[in-house]
Amino acid sequence: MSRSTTSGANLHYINGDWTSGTGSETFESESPATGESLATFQRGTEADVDAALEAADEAFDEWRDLSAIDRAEYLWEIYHELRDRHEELGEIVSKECGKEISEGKADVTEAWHMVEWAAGNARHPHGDVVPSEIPSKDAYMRRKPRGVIGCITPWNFPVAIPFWHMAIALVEGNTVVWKPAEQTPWCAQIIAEMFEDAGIPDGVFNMVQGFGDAGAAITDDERVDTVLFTGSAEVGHEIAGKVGGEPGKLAACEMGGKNGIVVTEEADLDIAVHAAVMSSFKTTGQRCVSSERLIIHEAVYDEFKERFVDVAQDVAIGDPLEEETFMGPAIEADHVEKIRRHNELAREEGANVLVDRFEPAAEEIPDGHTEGHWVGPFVYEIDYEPNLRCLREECFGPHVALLEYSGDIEDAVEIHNDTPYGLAGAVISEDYRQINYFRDHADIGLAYANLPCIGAEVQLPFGGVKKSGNGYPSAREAIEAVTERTAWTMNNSKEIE
Ligand code: TXE
Repeated sequence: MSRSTTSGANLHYINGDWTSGTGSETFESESPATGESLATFQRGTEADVDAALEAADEAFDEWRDLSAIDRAEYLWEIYHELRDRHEELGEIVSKECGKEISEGKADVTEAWHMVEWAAGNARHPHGDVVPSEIPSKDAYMRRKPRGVIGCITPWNFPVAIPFWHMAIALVEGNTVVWKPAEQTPWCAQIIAEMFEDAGIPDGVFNMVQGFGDAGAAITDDERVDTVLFTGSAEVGHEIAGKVGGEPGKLAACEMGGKNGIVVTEEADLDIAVHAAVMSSFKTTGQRCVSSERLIIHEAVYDEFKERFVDVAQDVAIGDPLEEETFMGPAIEADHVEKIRRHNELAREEGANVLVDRFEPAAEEIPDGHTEGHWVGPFVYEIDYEPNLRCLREECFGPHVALLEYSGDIEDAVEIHNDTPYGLAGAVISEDYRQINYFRDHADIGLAYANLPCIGAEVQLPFGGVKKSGNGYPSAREAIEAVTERTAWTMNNSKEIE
């Protein structure tokens, strides 16, 4: 079966077939580093989503009746494909999303970790045996699949996040309709190829390329039992309201943050500087867990500032395919504008700018890459006040504020918690009391100590509180969003109670 049209546009994967669907429009995957077109894709329509949902709905009964161990066999095939195609897919991530190459490959590694966890889960204890008030009764909690799961994913982890959503959904016996991000359709194409090559039964996995309208066609459809979404707060809140408000439906959404790192007077500053640099600038600040606020005790403020600023002046911007590059480009031109607006907002609100590499110097831009979406670190200090927008709104770029605090860890955590978001944060300290206070009082879903606030292992839940999320559309806790619980009670005696 051909995976592209004769004119070269890549197709959707619906009900076990590659199809151009009903739409006549196509769109391009563009390299953020060069601006050139990498490949062309069919743009999905409502009718294409409808066909994918119908296929998923029909495939559900047979798929759910397989044992979880048999379902996991398909995932193990994909696990091996991810490993076999690691280099190739890692490079595609790097080309299409602009991450430097080691991060591109790490995105693929994280995907196979997720698949390994989900497929391995098929052989783990599942549900709970619960004591009954009556000795002759057995009582237990069983899980069963919810049905059709709609997965809507962003561009910043174009391989790992789709597997966070889909791997556990499939092993648990659900079928899937996936709408990948419009910025990274090439990665999605390869993932769909892997499902086909693994021989997944028709209709169990479906992928419709396209934009937000295709995503909305998934969330609006009554056949969808759960929506798993990772992306912007605006869209996530809309989906959570719309889908979560309907009886019998679930939406688990993860939506970024305004993350902070607290550096106390007891911090090891080598660790602190490393953690802040990695968290603020890796992936060009375009991680949901990237930190945009560094909250530093006055006793170590000057030394930390000097060391952090030195590194921020120095980090290598460059071609994402080159090993020595630290930061690649931003994803697209609109995003560069968004970062510019945030930098300007900080100035308007009184920032003292310490590093401004927003427009990298001409010699920093690799040869032949002038059309790329280049940005660099923007570092500022500002007196903390509760209502500053630059400290509350997510930029999603290499934009970071230094805030000086005095007093104890309680004061730092109060500043740390003063944002509408609650995804991730870190404390850097050698004092276990300060660390434990942060763990227990920081309003976040992912807390780190003496580590960069940068990612998470798949066997942990991943998600936030407040404006950052309403559930855990990934990793361990996604099981809650893709299964129903049945309280099962069975009478083992002839007596009727
Ligand atoms: O997200 P969108 P974008 C944040 C970050 C970034 C901003 C915008 O601040 O600057 O979001 O990024 C689909 N119904 N994060 O524009 O629009 C869309 O097609 C259903 C944080 O990429 O939310 C894509 O597949 N679906 C984040 C997915 O939603 C819709 C990672 C995400 O797109 C839709 C990325 C609709 N109405 C960005 N509109 C993180 N948590 O890591 C769009 N989509």
